[in-house]
Amino acid sequence: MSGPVLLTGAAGRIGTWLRGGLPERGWAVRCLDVVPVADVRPGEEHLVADVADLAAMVDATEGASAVVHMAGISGESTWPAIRHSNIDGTYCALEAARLSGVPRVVLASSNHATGYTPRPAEGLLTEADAPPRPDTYYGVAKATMEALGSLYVDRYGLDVVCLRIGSAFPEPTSTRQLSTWLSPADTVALVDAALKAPSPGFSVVWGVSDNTRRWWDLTAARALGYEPADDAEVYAEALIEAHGEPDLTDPVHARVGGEYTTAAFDAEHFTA
Ligand code: 15L
Repeated sequence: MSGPVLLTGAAGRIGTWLRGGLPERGWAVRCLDVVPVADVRPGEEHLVADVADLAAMVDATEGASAVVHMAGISGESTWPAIRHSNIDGTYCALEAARLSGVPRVVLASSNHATGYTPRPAEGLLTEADAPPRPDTYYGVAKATMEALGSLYVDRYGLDVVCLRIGSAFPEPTSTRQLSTWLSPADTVALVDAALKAPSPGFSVVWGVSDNTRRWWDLTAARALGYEPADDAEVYAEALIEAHGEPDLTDPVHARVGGEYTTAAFDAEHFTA
C-alpha cells in the first residue's frame, strides 16, 4: 500500500504510542493534531488542524493510504464539546477519506459505546452481544462513530474497523483495569492488524490485552490478525493489595462502562 497513514490525535496518549510503533511495523505516518506535537521525530510529517474542519481534513487525507482516527475528547464532557470534537470530528475523518479516495479508516471507538451492557453471568462477551448502549455523551459519540462507520462502508464501500478500546494506559491502575487494560504494545498491534486485514468491510472489535480476567471476547479481533502479547495479571497482586478484591456486583465491575455508568458521570458534573 502506498501513501502514508494519516494519524489524527497524534499528540495524544495513544497517538504518541502509534507514532512510535507504526513506523516500526513499516507504516509511514502523517501526524495531525489540533495542538503541535511536542517531540517531533526525524522523518515525521506534521499538520496542525482541527479534525472537525472538513477542508483541512480533505487536505490532510490527500494521498494517504488509510486514516487512523484517534482524535477527540478522551472522556466525558459537555454536549457541545463532545458534539464538536467527537461527532463532527468523526464525520470529517470519514467524509474526508471518502472525498480523497482513502480506502480504509480505523476508528477509536470505546467500551463506553456499550457501557450499560451487563457483564455476562459466565463466559466472554462478544461484540454481537453488545450493541450500542452508551453510558455518557462520550459513549453516544462512540456509538455514533460506529454508526457513521457502518454507513460509509455500506454506502461508499470503504473498509472501516472500529476498535472498542478498553483502558489504554501505560499500566492498569485499578482492579477494573485488570479486566479492561489494553497495553501500549497491544494498542500498536491492534491498529496494525486493523490496517493490514484483507478487506475487513465493517468490523467492530474489542480492544483489550489478553488479560486473565478479561470478559470481552477476542475472537473477532484475532480474526483481523491481532495477536495480543500482554496480560494485566502481572499487576494483580499489587492492585488487589491496594484496593481489595473486585466486588462483581458493583456497577464498576458489573457493567462494561464501569464508573462511567455511575452517578458521578451525570451531566451536571461536567461544565464547559
Ligand atoms: C475510555 O474510552 C477513555 O478514553 C479512557 O479515559 C478510560 O476511561 C477508558 O475508556 C476506560 O474505560 O477505562
